[in-house]
Amino acid sequence: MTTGTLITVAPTGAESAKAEVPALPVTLDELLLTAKECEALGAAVIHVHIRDDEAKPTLDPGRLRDTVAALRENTGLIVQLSTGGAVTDPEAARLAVLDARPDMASCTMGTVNFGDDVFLNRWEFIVDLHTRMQERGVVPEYEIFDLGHLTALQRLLGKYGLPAGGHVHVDFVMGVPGGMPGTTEALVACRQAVRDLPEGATFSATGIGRSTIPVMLSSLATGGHLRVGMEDTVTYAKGQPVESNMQLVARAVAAAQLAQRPPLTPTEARQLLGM
Ligand code: KMH
Ligand code: ZN
Repeated sequence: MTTGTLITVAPTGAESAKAEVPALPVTLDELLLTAKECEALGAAVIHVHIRDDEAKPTLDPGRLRDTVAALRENTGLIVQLSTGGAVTDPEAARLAVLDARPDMASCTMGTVNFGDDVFLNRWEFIVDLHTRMQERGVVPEYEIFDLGHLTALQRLLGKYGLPAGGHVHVDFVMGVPGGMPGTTEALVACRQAVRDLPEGATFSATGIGRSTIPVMLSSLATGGHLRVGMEDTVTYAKGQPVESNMQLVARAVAAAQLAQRPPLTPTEARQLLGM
């Protein structure tokens, strides 16, 4: 059955510097304003990375708790915290993100070269994240940077069982230098592999940088959902910097409507995700 489109906004990330990208939301006030405006446009989920007072990425537990509370108070969005953090974050701090009790959290399904860095995700760490999310009732979004990460997910679910709520949702993060390319062919290969996951599994996709549009259109055409935001792209079109996260969400909404799969409300998204 074709459903509407789940739109996730990933407004900040851990990679871009505020000094180079002034439109990046880095304070709590900036994040809340972005969240409210993106929700009004059609986003249902917010994927959250936070920054410290110097606008540097942080996993500070108090700040994470305050951020979750403020997003819940000011929006109806599904709050998804990143457990990926920045490539330099230690595993213990990444696991402790779950103590902020978000609705959802990311769970990256394997190690990947990440530009000049390595985004390390050891098997034991993945198992720890998955089982702690089960215990706390946090719904995972499994982040897939390469085709083999879907095989790892099959193994994880086979050995350790379904996530909280019983629904499996994955996000293809495409076009990272070191991961799979942001092409229709790669997306179709991943989409085929989703069929080997438990029945009803859903996927979204995001393309980094110049792969943003091909990935968005390919995902919509193959029944997938969308993630957009300044975590993944800071260029709207060739030579044109992104003005705001809202500009990216508005484009995703227009594409979803063109595909006759209009955006899901947060309530509809909760149903889809088994929350
Ligand atoms: N910042 C990247 C190292 C996630 O949020 O779970 C990892 C990342 C994935 O963004
Ligand atoms: Zn992220």
